[in-house]
Amino acid sequence: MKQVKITLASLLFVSLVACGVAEPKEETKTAEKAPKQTETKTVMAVVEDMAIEVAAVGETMMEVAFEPATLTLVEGAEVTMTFKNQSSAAGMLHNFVLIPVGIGQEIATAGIAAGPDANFTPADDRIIVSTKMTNMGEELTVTFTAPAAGDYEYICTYPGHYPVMLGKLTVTQ
Ligand SMILES: [Cu+2]
Repeated sequence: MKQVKITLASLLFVSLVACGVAEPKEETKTAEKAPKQTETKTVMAVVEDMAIEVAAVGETMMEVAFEPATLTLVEGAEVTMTFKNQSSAAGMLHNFVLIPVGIGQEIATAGIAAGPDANFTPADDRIIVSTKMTNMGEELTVTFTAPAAGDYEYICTYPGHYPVMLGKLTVTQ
């Protein structure tokens, strides 16, 4: 019995020591957190939020185009895009659909099947951002996060506008 008591006493002692040690550890943890927060702030400062303007222009099916036809964004940036339909031909509708390179025809074809109520835009997880169809003179704003570094395309899915209406987006790190 004595031996057991000693063991219990030892355990208590160890526990007390452990508790005593725990406090400085917490302090150390707090000290470690401070530099980490600074690192996060540094990263956020590099990836600045961006505001861009994209216009849809052209009065005939062969002239329709995005201006600008090329864009560059930084990965992870919060992008506020103003999209303007500057066409002045009645019924010249345009949208902006951002997709990875190589699936434009597939998305455009699926968009025609989706129909006008879906803004000629299919439900597809690969679409990074899409706007509704805009009529001539209409302007709207959308926000999205710039995707992983790589090459992308922005297309208009109004029937017949792809592949004439096609822009190239480069996302850098
Ligand atoms: Cu269009």
